Amino acid sequence: MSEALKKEISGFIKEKATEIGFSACGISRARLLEEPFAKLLEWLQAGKHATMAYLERDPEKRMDPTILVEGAKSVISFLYKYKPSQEFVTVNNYKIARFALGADYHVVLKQKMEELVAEISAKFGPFKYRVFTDSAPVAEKSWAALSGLGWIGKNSLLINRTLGSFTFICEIICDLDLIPDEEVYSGSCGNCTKCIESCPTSAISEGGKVDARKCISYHTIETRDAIPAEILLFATDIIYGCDICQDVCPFNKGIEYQPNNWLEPKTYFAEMSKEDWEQLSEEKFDILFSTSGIKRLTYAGFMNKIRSYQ
Ligand code: B12
Ligand code: SF4
Ligand code: SF4
Repeated sequence: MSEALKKEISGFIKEKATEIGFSACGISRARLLEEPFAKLLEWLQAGKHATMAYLERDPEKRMDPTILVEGAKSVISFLYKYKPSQEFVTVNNYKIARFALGADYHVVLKQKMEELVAEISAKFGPFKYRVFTDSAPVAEKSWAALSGLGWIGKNSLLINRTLGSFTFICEIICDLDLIPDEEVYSGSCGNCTKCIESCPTSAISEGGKVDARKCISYHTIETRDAIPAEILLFATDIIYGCDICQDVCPFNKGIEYQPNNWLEPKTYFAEMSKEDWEQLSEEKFDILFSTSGIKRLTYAGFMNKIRSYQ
């Protein structure tokens, strides 16, 4: 493929990504990520993944996109801002992290990437690809960082200077030979340590690693059990996910969030009282969460989180 054609396809992808609604798009060369691979193994060996056994399986797959898509040449990473434009008051009520208030991002973002693939193939012909978002072993933050989309902050999340960190990451791994954006991203957390100091359960280490065993997000999303007593002491009514280490981050201040149908909180979140949540029936759970990622927790799992506080 000529350099001119590579440039044309790469430019087309970025233009269409913006039209489809992605907040940012960057490209990197598909290859084994050696340094992040070593860091992942260290994290796993220390047991910081708690019971998330899927992270132990085939760690090399997570770090080498050519295992996931044969002949892969490029990883196209996308960011999608997800903080709702309108926040609702949660004083004296149970708390659910922002990313879970709208429709399930796994479903919506995959559709959007498929839409983009259809546009690319219509103009340049078919190619081999797979779309991912949190769904398979892909080191999403590392790929986004390598595509020039941000740096990995001390809270371990990808921070983009203009978009902050309330962004989903998703990617297309494909055999198109594109122009990579690889560059050293200039941002960094500097001397700030606000997230480390604010994490109620001290789950973040100085080196910016999160120990899932101590993380409220892990105990409310990844398990269906009651929240353990030692976590409950600090979780203050949190029943699904945790936003604390992002709320305190200076890079999340002053960012504009446009109304976005699929991300805006469903009205029932504002209408439900604490008592309503405690008395939620399975039938109502199925109706309320029919399009939400929360349904994966199952009714029993969700109620276990609420009952932990009673
Ligand atoms: C497992 C997981 C969790 C676990 C463990 C969290 C963790 N920090 O690892 C739990 C359940 C706790 C969790 C919680 C949350 N998660 Co989560 N999670 C994941 C998942 C599936 C894998 C992450 C992973 O690989 N961890 C392993 C450890 C070792 O990775 P790590 O600490 O980041 O270290 C690597 C990098 O930092 C890298 N690295 C460090 N510096 C540099 C520099 C460069 C240049 C490079 C290349 C690499 C690099 O090297 C390390 C080894 O790979 C990803 C999706 C995916 N497939 O990637 C989503 C993901 C990270 N989660 C996400 C979100 C939104 C959350 C929550 C905010 C949800 C919530 N509100 O409750 C919280 C935040 C908690 C936190 N502070 O991390 C988003 C983050 C988006 C973003 N902008 O960063 C992701 C990417 C999902 C998505 N597709 O959008 N999560
Ligand atoms: S998500 Fe909550 S518990 Fe987990 S590291 Fe961040 S502040 Fe700590
Ligand atoms: S709160 Fe400070 S240290 Fe933590 S991620 Fe944000 S800038 Fe980095």
